[in-house]
Parts: sequence; C-alpha cells; structure tokens
Amino acid sequence: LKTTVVKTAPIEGQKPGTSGLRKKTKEFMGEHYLNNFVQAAFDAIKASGTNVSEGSLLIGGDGRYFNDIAIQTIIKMGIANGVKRFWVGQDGLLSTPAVSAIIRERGPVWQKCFGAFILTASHNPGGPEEDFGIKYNCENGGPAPEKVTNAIFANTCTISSYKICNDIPTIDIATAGFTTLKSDDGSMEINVEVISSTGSHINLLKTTFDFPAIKALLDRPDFTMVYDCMHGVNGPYAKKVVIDILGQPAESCMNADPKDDFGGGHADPNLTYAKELVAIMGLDKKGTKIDVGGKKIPSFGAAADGDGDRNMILGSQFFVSPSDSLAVIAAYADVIPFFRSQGGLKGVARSMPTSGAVDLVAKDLNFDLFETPTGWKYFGNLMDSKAIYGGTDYTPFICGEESFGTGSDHVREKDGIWAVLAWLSILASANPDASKPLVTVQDIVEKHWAKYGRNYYSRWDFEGMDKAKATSMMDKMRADTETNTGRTVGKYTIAKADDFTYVDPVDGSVATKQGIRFLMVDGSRVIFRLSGTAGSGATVRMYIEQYEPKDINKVASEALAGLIRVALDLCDIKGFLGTEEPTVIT
Ligand code: VG1
Ligand code: CO
Repeated sequence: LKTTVVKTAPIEGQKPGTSGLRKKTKEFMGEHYLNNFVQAAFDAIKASGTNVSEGSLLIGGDGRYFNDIAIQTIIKMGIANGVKRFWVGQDGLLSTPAVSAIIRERGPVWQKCFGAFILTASHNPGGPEEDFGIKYNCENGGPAPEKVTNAIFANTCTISSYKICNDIPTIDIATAGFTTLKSDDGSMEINVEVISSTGSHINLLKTTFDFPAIKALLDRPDFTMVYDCMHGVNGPYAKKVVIDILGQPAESCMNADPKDDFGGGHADPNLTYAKELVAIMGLDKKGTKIDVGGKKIPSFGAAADGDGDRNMILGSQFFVSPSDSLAVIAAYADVIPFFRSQGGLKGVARSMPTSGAVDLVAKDLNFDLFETPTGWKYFGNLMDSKAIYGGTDYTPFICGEESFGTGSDHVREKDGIWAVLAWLSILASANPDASKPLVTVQDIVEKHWAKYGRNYYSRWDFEGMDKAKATSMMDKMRADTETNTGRTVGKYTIAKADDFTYVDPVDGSVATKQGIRFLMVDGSRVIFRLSGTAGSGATVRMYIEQYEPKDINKVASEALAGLIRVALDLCDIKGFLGTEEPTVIT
C-alpha cells in the first residue's frame, strides 16, 4: 500500500457546473484529468473538517464508458488519501437517487458514510466520443453545496501533485462481497465492499409507497404500462420494482439493460429523445397525437435518464409537462403513505424557471413554498433545515424542476422511479374500483387544470452555440434589466426585468446570476439561462410561461406563440447567435 506522489499542474476548466463536472470522455481520460479533480475534491473534503479515515466512501456511476476505470482510480487515490473503507455499487452501477438512499440508510447506522463520488454525466450521451462526468455528494446524501464545489474548483487551480496507491490489484467489482487489502507490515487494513446497487433504494421505496395498491392498479386488465430506461442505469431498478415486485410482464420495461453508450441513444427523457416510447404512446415530438394504426397504446408511459434521477410521465396519447407533474403530485401527496403518515405535506419547492403551477397548489393547500435556482443542490438545505440547522421544519417536502426532475425528502436527489411510483399511486387512488372505467392520466391533469387554471409552458434549447457570443447575449440582457423594466413589447408589458438572485433562507448563502427574468404584468414569464451541464460549447435555455385561468384546452405551442415571438426579440438571439431555431423543445 505504497503511496506515490505524482507531480501535476492545474488543468483549466474543472469547475463543477449545475451538477458536477462534465466533459468529453476523451478529456477525462487524458493524463491527470480525473486525478486532479479527485485530489482537489479530497483536499476540499478534508479541509471542511471531515476525517476520511473514519468513514466510508461510496462510489458508483451510471455505467457509461470509463465508469469502471474511473472507479478503480478513485479507490487507489482514496487509499492514498487515507480512506480505509469503500462501498462500491455492484458492477460499478448506482443511480443518483440510489446513492442518496444508500448514504442515508447505511451511513448513520453503519460505518458512517462521509460522501460519495458519482460517475455520471446524467442525461448527456455517453461513450468514448461523448461525455463523462463526476460529482460529489455529502453525508446528507445530497449534492455538494456551492461552498464545497467552489473549494474543489479553487483546488484544481492550484494543484501541484496528487496521491495515488498504484500497487494494489484491480478490485473485482462484479461480485458482491468484501475485498481486504493489508499493508506489508499488517499495520493498515483497507476494506472494499461491493454492495447491491438496488437494495437500499428499493427498500426505501417500499416504505414510501403502498405497493399492494399500485399492484392492484397494474393488475387491472385495462391497464398497461411501459417504462423506458433508455439503456441507462435505471434498468435494474425498474425491473426489480415493476417486474419482480409488482409482478408485471417483462415488456413493461424497455431498454432496461445498462449500456456504456446508452445504446448509442441520448438518455434524456423528453419528447425529442425518448422517441421510441413517445411513438408507442401515440405521440410525436411535439406531444401531438399520431395514428398508431390500430396498435394498443399503453395507459401509462415513463422514461428515465442515464443516471435515473429524471422522469417523463405520459398517459395514453398525453404528455404531462414536468411542471404540471410536480403540481399534481403535490396536490395528491396525501395518497402516498410517506406524506400521509407524517401528517401531510408541509413544504414544496421549485426551481426558478419551473412554472408556477405548484405555487397555486401551495397557496390552496397551505404549503410553504420556495423558489430556488436551477439544480438540486439548493433543495437540500430546505429539507435539512430542522435536522441539521435547527431551523424551521419544512418536511415532508416535495420539490421539482421543469427539466423532468421530481423528488421528495425521502432522499436528497431527484428520483425518477419515485416520480413514476407517485403517479401510479395517484392513478391507484383515482381508480379504487376495477369494475369502473379507468380514470386516466389525462383525466387527472385536466381535472387539475379545471380547478387551478393552466400554466402553459415551454422550454427552448439552443445547443452547441458559441460560448463567447452566448455570454455577450446574456450580458446585454443583464445590462438592460433596468431599461427593460416598464417597457411594452407586443402585447406584453414588462413589470420587472432582473437577474435572479437566491438568498438561502436557511443559511443565508447567496447565489447570484441565476437567470435573466422578464416578469410580465399579466403574470407571464420569459427566462434565459446558460446551461451549466453542457460538456462543451454553450447551451442557451429559453423558458416561456403563460397562465390561463379558464382557457385550458389549447395546444401549448399555439397558446405560447405570441410570447415566444416576444422572447426571441427580447434576447435578440438572431443578432447574437444567428439563429431562432432551437435544437430541442420541451
Ligand atoms: C440541467 C437542468 C437542471 C438540472 C440539471 C441536472 O441543468 O436544467 O434543472 O438540475 O440539468 O440534471 P442546466 O444547467 O444544464 O440547465 V441531471 O439529471 O443532468 O443531473
Ligand atoms: Co440525471
């Protein structure tokens, strides 16, 4: 167990984004690239007061290309940095929500887990020519907060060497069990435990939901479901739950074998990339109905991303927008035992660009409501407000983002399969009598709109843009916020233009420059951000929202057409980037 100190130099651009560091796989495989980042992380973890020799370090990933090699590297560097106990997901596989569940289940009771490295670039494509990523989660099971990611980044800018223990054999991560490594003189012992990828997470889901009620729904002869795992890490979890536990036919899960390039696809659950599922559900990429030529359309469809934390929910020929999904789940929280048993839902939160549909539910049902910047790391403090900070108790808690992320305080990450089970719970509660016609996903959403009104919503992504030009476009809007406030554009008057700043109500930390907002007098919103997950280049995100209290049955793209025109003019994307054609619309 000899530690080698390897000389290195800072590598530019190792700043973690919205959710970890993501780059081209080839860049990650370059000399010292992963090592520098991992050493920077260990140094930041130690500087924050953690004694890494006392706890366990969890490691796993979404199975993308380079996952296995990266895991071995992190073990070798972990040993050299003083870590004595490792837990590794079997075959190197762990979904992001499973990581959170494992830290929270095993961490407190057994060999305290101080954190986890998750090897994933989430919804970005994988493979040697595509993206790789790494993120660090803390002992509460949630993504490292900004002060930790900033410290990691600062370390990557000054690093001059890293420590690695090169004389250990490659650890077998394919078989569950222990590997013990001893130093020559026997004075030091290292344990690597390969653990079940699915066990902790599925145990938690079983106590969160009423599985027998969900099974009764799924067993109805008029109900079928299909869950597209898009060859990401979600497959083993979906199969265990849907096929093994809930007893559904094998066809209920598709693309459920994890592949290191996600089968060449783009494991991002939206109408554009989950093409195969979307067609099975009788829709096109705009969410409009298509002719399926007499084929039977399943009653319920869902998809997951590469690391299993995102979800898309579909009914038969019906798309549920993520913002609406969040609002509906919050409205029906009481049908889920996890919430009911704790006296009912108390708090809800959404990221700033997510539509205000959930706000209406919060107001109606008296939940505490929070608006946070994009990214899951901001929700954690709210959920831990009492437990860790001795503040107000906002739990039980539901949170979500427009980007197909939904979750609750059962873990500290968004959780794709949780959202699927939440929807199945809602459907089960709406269908107590199997002899009556099925109340569908569409019925539930339309009933919700009829009660609360509808927040028409769309996100336009412009991917692969020139970074400098995209930045100038954002800078221009930022500089113009004052002059834009009060201006009338088309039929909209801008009540306020600003750059979103978040002050964390729990610890007072401030996050600035979180998105340019145009808040219209009639309550409509137009928002612009640059993505913090793009592996290369820049992605401009344009979010458009318009509320209609009564007129709820329009096609979203038509309802929003006027506001979209205004949005394109406000940013002048044509002038800056030479296009008005988005690459993806969600
Ligand atoms: C995107 C989404 C954001 C999400 C993040 C991580 O970030 O917009 O809502 O939390 O991805 O999701 P950005 O900065 O590219 O807009 V995941 O499933 O990729 O970890
Ligand atoms: Co993800």
